[in-house]
Amino acid sequence: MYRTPAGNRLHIGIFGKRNTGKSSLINALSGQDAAIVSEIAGTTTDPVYKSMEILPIGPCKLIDTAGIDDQGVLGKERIKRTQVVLRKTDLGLIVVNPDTLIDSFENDLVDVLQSKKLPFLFVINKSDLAGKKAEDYLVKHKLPSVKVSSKTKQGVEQLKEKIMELAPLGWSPVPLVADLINPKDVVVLVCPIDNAMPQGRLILPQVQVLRDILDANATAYVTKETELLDCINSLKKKPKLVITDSQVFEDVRDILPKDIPLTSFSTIFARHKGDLNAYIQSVYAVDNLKDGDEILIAEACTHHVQAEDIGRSKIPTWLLNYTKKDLHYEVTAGGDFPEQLSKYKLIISCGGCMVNRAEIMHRVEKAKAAGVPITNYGILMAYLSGILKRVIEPFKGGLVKLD
Ligand SMILES: Nc1nc2c(ncn2[C@@H]2O[C@H](COP(=O)(O)OP(=O)(O)O)[C@@H](O)[C@H]2O)c(=O)[nH]1
Ligand code: SF4
Ligand SMILES: [Mg+2]
Repeated sequence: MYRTPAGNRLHIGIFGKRNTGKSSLINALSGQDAAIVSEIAGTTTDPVYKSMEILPIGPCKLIDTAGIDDQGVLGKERIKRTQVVLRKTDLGLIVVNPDTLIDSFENDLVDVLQSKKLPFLFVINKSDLAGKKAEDYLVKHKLPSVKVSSKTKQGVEQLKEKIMELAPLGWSPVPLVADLINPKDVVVLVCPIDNAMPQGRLILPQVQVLRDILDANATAYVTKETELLDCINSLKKKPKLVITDSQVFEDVRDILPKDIPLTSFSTIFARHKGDLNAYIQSVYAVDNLKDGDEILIAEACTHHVQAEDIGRSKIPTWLLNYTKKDLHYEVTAGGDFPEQLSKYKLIISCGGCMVNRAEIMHRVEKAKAAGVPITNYGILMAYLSGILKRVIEPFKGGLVKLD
């Protein structure tokens, strides 16, 4: 089966007081007994992440936030733990019961979800039981809700529909290339085969872009840079777009007629996973760097560090060659992104292949709030090698407007 990378799943945070039926709701949504349901309050104490296919929504990750309920931890600590979960959340469900007295617990959640501009929905679970307290409160305060019984499964389909309505706001709202091409268009992918390529297959970003082209009812041709000219000459139709690996950008640019739009995989993913506008505007900060300036390299996962690691080795070398300045680097990995950003002159985010868009956008928002420029690996590489203008040109007609 084709495995959807964790980063492309819709992350649904499920919040609510103890025993309201968070775990039961996860089971009802997935149609499996995946979560632990307990007669005793509070079986699970840490957020539990469960990846599953919820039809017809698609691949999801459900976050069972047991342990940050009303009795698990109090006040500030609860808000802090909630914030950590919210970094990974695309959409929040707040579970209550028909007779729940909605109080500051739920209202604090609404405040924090709203402040993060995350879509949310109250789920009045156990609708097979009597009570109207929760419903009256939610109607009075104009808060969106849906009634569900995880026990009888009544309302589960309506809940899924609501989730789909809400999801696009925060869930990879940016396609890979589908918005840049039309049905019947021809797109050429240039995939060099070097020692860094895995044996016997293409890499995931290439496969994902291929799939996106097929979903858009266009046609994809895949070639190496050495066969690119033959490929182009054999086509009866001018390609709508050529997408290349950045490593062979210069060869491809020299081979390709000027009137054929050209971009790179890393630019496509910079937009899909982050804020392309912010990355482009910020990248010019490299021209103002001075000796002793601090730079933050923000990696989103704790991957295995290789000798030629892009963040730890290649980027510092390229920046030294370009700026000729003595720059100081700090590298963070995984969930720990510094609270204080003001000392950095530039933040360089990784491509974020292992995390969802919400997590990368959380960093972008924090950097913007601190007034620190933030760019990413792909856009920095494109700028330093003088190809930025050409690779961003095809995106000007896309769903996300470039300033
Ligand atoms: N009657 C009824 N009971 C439910 C429903 N959903 C959950 N429960 C029960 O409520 C209790 C707590 O459920 P659980 O999912 O463990 O709640 P959590 O601690 O919030 O995750 C269990 O006894 C469930 O069987 C429902 O829709 N109707
Ligand atoms: S690009 Fe970011 S998320 Fe992907 S492997 Fe590297 S550090 Fe991890
Ligand atoms: Mg539970």
